[in-house]
Amino acid sequence: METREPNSRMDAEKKNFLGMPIDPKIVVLLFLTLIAVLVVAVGAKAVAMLDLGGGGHLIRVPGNYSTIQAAINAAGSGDIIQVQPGVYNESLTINKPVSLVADSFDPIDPSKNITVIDGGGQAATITIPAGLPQMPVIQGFVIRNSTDGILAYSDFIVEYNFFYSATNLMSYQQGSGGINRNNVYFQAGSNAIRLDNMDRPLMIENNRILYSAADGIEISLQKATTPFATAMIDIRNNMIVGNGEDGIQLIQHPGTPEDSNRRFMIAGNLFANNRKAGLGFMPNANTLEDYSGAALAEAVRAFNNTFYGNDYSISGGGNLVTFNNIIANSLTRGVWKVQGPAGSNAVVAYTLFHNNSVHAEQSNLATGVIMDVDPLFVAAPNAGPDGTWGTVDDDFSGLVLQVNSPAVDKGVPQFVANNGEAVPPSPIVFAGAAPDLGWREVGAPIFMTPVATFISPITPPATFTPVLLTPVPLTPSPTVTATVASPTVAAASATATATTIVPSATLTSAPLSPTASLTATPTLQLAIQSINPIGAQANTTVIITISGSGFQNGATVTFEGGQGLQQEVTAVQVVNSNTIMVTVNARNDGSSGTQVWDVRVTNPDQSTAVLLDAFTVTPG
Ligand SMILES: [Ca+2]
Ligand SMILES: [Ca+2]
Ligand SMILES: [Ca+2]
Repeated sequence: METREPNSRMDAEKKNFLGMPIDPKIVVLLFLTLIAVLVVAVGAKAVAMLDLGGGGHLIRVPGNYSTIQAAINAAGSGDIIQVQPGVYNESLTINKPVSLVADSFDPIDPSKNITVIDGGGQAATITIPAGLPQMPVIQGFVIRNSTDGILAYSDFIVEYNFFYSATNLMSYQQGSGGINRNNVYFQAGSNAIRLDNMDRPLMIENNRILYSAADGIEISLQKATTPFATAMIDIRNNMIVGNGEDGIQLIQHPGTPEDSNRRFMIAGNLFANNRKAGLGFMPNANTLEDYSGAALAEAVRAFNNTFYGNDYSISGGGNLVTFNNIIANSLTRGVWKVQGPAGSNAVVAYTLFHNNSVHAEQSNLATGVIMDVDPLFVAAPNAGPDGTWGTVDDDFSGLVLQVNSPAVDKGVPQFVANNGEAVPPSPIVFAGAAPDLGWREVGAPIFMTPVATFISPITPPATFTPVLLTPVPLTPSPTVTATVASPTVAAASATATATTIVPSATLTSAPLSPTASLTATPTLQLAIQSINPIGAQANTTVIITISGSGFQNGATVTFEGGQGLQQEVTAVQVVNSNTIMVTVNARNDGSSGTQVWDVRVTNPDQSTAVLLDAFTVTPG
């Protein structure tokens, strides 16, 4: 990208300020001097960045900086970098918690986004290095042309992007996690989303994951670096379609402990037309599906999913609890080796089987299984408006239930596993008499409205004063229509940014659709089970993961019961009802020695829970 000329215009009228004629040579000299001043100023920050208050800035590319990386380099924590439409040939490193937002994007169909970051075949289009204290945000781009579209070693939020042309479109490495939602992943050279040695909570929701050469989501469960705190991975409300291997593949690695301390909730997803397994379990670090049907020890809870047209729907799972699912049109087998050792949790319950070559083999079938009944989908998949299969507009949205479907109200809000565990921890919220089987309650929208689950980004209100660039903030609507803001008018840039900075209070009042509330946790059962890490040295910044249940968007976290300097909470991120990430500047002036603090979570409805003596701060 070339540096844009400043917007100033020279008035070359040959009169001085008294209106008298002047020497043309002086005019030229003045002109050159002014140009020189402007050039110097552009080299710094000629066009003033918009002050967002509280120290945050809005930085425009190319208005303030000609490249995105230059803007990142100049930004401070909490700044918003707003990028105009165009193709940016850059390989970025986002090494600070900034919001990188496209000036305009299509929240309903990100494949229509018009702001492109092209990695030029480098190792990664975007790299997020280890150790970031808060989560950067990446919103509204096309991200392409690299080995890894995004290669991450820290937590971050990625939403409303279109990914294509990379070996792995998204690669989470140890140290990374966060939120991945409302993206479209298309035609990965290998896997769309790769989870490699994860040790952080991650939510993957509302994505369309299409036509990868290998897996939609490939998850390697390395043992050597088993996370100290249980890593919760939630995969929900995604369309996982047409991948060359598995929809989701979990891969055991040799070694001990057998259970790598990662937990998976796979709910509300559509697995369709994957060439091998919808959900496949592999042994011995084998990443190529061969229907080993491995009995993995990690707890995987898979409910309210629809499997349609996969070779196998489910292959393996030694600690796999499945219920409220529909398993249809499997080419070879519906479920295979969902059994585990004697007495294991592995089970298939409350599931409708239809039109599979073989419904179930070597699997623990339990109550609520319905065989050979047509679920009455609304419509078969079709090739979409372009009439061609294998493209991003292929339409699988008809794989939802007609009102008279025999799968309506045949599920359960909670299922108790062999070990006594209630799945999910808080009952499923449903419409009608009971939850339906499959990925959507009858009549529910395919996806939530784009902003219905919005979680306010990286920085707390104290340092991130919202500036509403539009007169009226976006409000969630159950019938959002696709809109792309004008790419040229500066004022239109408010569309993207307003999405970022709408106060969360506006959103938490939004009515939840049945879909949105599928796994939502109401006020019940607020509890803190654990935090990680359990201590820090004073004058360090630490991100604490709070695990528990019943956490609501907008929850606050406080530290109580210690003496001396208060702990400074700089950001609270409610990842989901079971996970909160809180960023804390640890404080202890040493006057009272090591201090032990209670950690309290308070929901917006004033329900509250405390974990006593949870966090220790040693003097710096
Ligand atoms: Ca694989
Ligand atoms: Ca098509
Ligand atoms: Ca129902």
